[in-house]
Amino acid sequence: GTLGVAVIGTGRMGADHVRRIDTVISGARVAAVVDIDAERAEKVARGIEGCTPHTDLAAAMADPAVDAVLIASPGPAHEAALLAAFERDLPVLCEKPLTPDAASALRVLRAEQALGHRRTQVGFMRRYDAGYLRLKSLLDAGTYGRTLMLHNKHRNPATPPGFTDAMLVNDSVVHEIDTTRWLLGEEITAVRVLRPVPSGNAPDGLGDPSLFLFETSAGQVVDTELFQNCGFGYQVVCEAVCERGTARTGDDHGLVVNSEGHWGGSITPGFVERFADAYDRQVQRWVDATRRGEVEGPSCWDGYAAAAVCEAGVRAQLTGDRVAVELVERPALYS
Ligand code: ISE
Repeated sequence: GTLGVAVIGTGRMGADHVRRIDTVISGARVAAVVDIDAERAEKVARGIEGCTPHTDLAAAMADPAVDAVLIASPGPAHEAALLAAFERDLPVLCEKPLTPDAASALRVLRAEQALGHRRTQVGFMRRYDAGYLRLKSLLDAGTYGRTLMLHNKHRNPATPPGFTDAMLVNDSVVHEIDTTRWLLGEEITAVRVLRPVPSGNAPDGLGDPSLFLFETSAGQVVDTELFQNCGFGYQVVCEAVCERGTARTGDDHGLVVNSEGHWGGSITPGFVERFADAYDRQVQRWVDATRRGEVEGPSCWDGYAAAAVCEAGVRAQLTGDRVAVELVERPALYS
């Protein structure tokens, strides 16, 4: 039957997922929404038939109309929501990051492991983006030889209020951490961060832009320019450097106009628009797999590994040192 989903958190991403499940995704409906802000939950629920607003997570999960959970609350609230879902053995799609540090991510992984089966898909949606998927098949095919380096650019027009240096890592660079691990099929073993003079457009105290360097278990090197207050739009670019060629995804391919001595096109305003297809595909794949009783996509292992790299990244940000990443042994459940 139709999958009844409880969406936890009705902020920017949560509200967008509610709209998506309601109008784009087949085989699922929004059965409940949860937000600590009762008014916000009610407002979101109002437009959707059979959707109950809640302020309490456990009450929503106990609702017999709820078959699965989509977690879109802020990162620090994920652990409690995941553990509550595991207690009821409910399937979960958890927005990134799984959790903001390695210890809590490992607690989540161990709790899922204790269930004896995977329940979680982590919302690393770039794995569902058409451009990244093409790049991944190209690199996997080895047409241009081995991949030696990745150059990433990750630019947002502006940070939301309250954004911290640690969030630059946990909420933003976490995407490059995951795409690096996924595209190269290797773990990240060390992180360094270079911090140029902050932009005058960055909020006071935020070290923006910054440059991240990753080393992988196969000896590849990956750089990421993170610029979260670039002002002009949203850009995510990944260029792979292989032995006999390079491949790049993420240049905007909208309309290019020539006029009055200028040529150019438009830039996507934000990640909701840039990754709309990827979000749609991610949620549809989650719903389809869940209805078959299966789990696919980025796992708690991927969420944990990313959290461990983030933690090293936050330390590298503070110290300026090269920080090595330590992972526990990979459990068979995630092999
Ligand atoms: C945001 O939370 C995201 O996940 C976006 O994809 C990312 O580009 C942005 O920097 C984050 O704040």
